[in-house]
Amino acid sequence: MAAACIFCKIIKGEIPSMKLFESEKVFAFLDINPLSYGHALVIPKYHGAKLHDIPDDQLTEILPVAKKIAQAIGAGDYNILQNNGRIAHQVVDHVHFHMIPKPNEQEGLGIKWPQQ
Ligand code: IU
Repeated sequence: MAAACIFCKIIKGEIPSMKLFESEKVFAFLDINPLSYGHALVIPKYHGAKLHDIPDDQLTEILPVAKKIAQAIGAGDYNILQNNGRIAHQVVDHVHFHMIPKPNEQEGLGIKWPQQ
């Protein structure tokens, strides 16, 4: 944990979030500025800025959790995205994986949550 890290504060509950999942190693919550309805972030609890800062054993649950969230909300098409460094558009220096549902023309957002 890093005292000044905003995602560490979210994990500790010092900053509120729309939590979707939590286990010993992983925390998942809704992105505060979603690119689409249901945009979620799945993060290791272990603090590290870039992917290579995180031990392998802290990463094993990430994709299974992202997959479960996508399935649970009924996202048919979606992107999994993880940025490393400013040039790669990383803004928050705590590793995070985006799960971004993609709308489709037939089913709108294609997810089951109520509209805002
Ligand atoms: P990036 O991969 O570092 O560019 O993405 C950071 C994401 O974190 C971005 O989508 C923000 O909307 C999101 N976020 C958040 O959900 N809650 C916060 O308190 C902050 C950023 I700061």
